[in-house]
Amino acid sequence: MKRSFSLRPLSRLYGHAKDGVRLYNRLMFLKQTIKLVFFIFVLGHAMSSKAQTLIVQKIEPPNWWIGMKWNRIQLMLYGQNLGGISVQFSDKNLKVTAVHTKPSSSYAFVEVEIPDDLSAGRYTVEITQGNKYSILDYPILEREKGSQRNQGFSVDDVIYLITPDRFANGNTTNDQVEGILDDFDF
Ligand SMILES: [Ca+2]
Repeated sequence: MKRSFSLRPLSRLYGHAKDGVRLYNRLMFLKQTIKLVFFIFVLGHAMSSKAQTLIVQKIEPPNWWIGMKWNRIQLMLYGQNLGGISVQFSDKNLKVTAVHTKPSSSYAFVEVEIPDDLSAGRYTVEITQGNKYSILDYPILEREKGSQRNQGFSVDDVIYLITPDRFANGNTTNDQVEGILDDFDF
């Protein structure tokens, strides 16, 4: 049961009703002030702890593959408060060789060495910064059969088509063509 704090009976002790009411009002004001100060303190604390939370929202590339020609990759982490983090994989076969952090603390770049004999699976990345801690999954997948034959996009795949959409009519004598009703005024 919630008891409400009432000071009305104190007016009797004071003998004078006005004094009691004044004291009651003063104490109520004090109570409200304490409540307000407490609320501001809680809000401020919540905001400051939110500002300090280590958050990883995105990791690029989102996965890698085993048996690739390149076994050194750079992962880009995007999130909040990533300044000064240290990164490691719980599986020690995956070696983090360097971590580059930026003053903005929204990005961090992590260099990873993937051994040739690693098996495909979901690996755990541990990110720490002081007493803050975040973990995320990083999948390293099996390569698709025949994927070595795939070729990337090259200049052979590109055709340039440049078409200006305006022409100056340099020669007005050729605007009419016999047998064609249209006027070629360009
Ligand atoms: Ca013309």
